Amino acid sequence: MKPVLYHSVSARSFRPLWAMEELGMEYELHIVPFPPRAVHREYLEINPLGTVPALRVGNTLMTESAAMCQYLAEAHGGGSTLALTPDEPEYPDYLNYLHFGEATLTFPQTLVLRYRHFEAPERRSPQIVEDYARWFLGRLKALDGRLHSRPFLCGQRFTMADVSVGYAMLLAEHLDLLSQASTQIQAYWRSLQSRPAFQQALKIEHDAAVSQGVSPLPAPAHRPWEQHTDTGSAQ
Ligand SMILES: N[C@@H](CCC(=O)N[C@@H](CS)C(=O)NCC(=O)O)C(=O)O
Repeated sequence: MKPVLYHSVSARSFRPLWAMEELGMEYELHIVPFPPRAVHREYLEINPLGTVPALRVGNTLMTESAAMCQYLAEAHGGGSTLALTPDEPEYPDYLNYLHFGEATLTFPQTLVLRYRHFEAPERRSPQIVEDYARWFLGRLKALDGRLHSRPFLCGQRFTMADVSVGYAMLLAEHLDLLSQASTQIQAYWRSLQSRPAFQQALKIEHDAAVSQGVSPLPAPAHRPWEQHTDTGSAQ
């Protein structure tokens, strides 16, 4: 049975979308207007958390993007090299960077996004934006040493850890945070973007959004706070 992915344009659900393109696998894609809990309430029947991504696999619903990447590589990888295995020396690094991409690099950016764009104008906070932009840039430095002597984060090859961290780069670019990153990190990000599966995932995202009647622009560009200030803010 094909996995079913619920995705919003430029949201963390880009991770499993990109991952499935890297794996060349079949899946069903539903584009959900953002934030679904405010502008597409029927989505709560699929995922009561109201968050994207949601990935239906058989009778199970996954709601964590990094876990989805790990699951997809292991269960649908068919011998692909996108996951490290426990017998490889850098397996602990692999798991660490897989989760680092979400827990350490994406979390502070969601506060920048929220308090710069998604909150109603009177609740926006330049102080929070500045603090968490600095937090993100500080944590990003951890990658400098890592990428000094290698093109990818682990195992001398592209893996799901790069998908996880790569999404954090994509979000940082939308938030204009990457211009302050080192040249090494910027070169790493350019190499991730040049991957055919990354480009294909962007195209599929755009085409599916248009054909499903959803704006293909990232949420801040179509100003969602004007539609749902009564329902709390997304991140
Ligand atoms: N840790 C989760 C976070 C999921 C999440 O919060 N997604 C955001 C979009 S990137 C969302 O759906 N926000 C909508 C809301 O908070 O209502 C993951 O990695 O998938």
